[in-house]
Amino acid sequence: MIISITGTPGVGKTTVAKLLAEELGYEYVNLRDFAVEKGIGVEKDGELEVEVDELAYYVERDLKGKDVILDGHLSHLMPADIVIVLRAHPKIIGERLKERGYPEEKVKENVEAELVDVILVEAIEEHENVIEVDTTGKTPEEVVEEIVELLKKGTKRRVGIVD
Ligand code: DAT
Repeated sequence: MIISITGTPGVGKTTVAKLLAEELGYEYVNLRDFAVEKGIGVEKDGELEVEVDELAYYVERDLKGKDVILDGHLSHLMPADIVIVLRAHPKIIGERLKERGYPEEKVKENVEAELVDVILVEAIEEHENVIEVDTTGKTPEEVVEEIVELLKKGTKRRVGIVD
């Protein structure tokens, strides 16, 4: 089973994904490293620009059928069985990205993306099995515990937009 851990940069994906993989005995795969390993994508201003469909092709080919935790902010666009969208208060995202040395424009862009649920919306457009987990005020261990509990419940919780 492929479980994607997605969310705005700085939300805690890598931290949570590694812990969750350990807890479940799954293989941890960082999507960026995976793309580099497969020789796809182009380096641009220190970022790796990849063709989403090409990346999805390799995920399907090489990871389908394995028990994998897929870490990356594009992981909800991959052929996953379950997508976990991590959330945090936009202020926290801003602080973490500033600390990470992101330029102001990039910090602002990501804070706004978190504010207007960009990744959640994309995830529910792509997948039926989406779990949204708010990490605000929780330790990574508490977040993992919450995810494990939700997975045990066999969550088939569909998230919809009410307007
Ligand atoms: P991402 O992979 O989404 O970019 P990360 O796992 O690298 O995020 O985490 C960014 C920073 O935030 C890192 O210094 C660890 C910290 N962090 C992550 N999850 C946290 C949590 N639940 N509570 C406090 N700090 C957290």
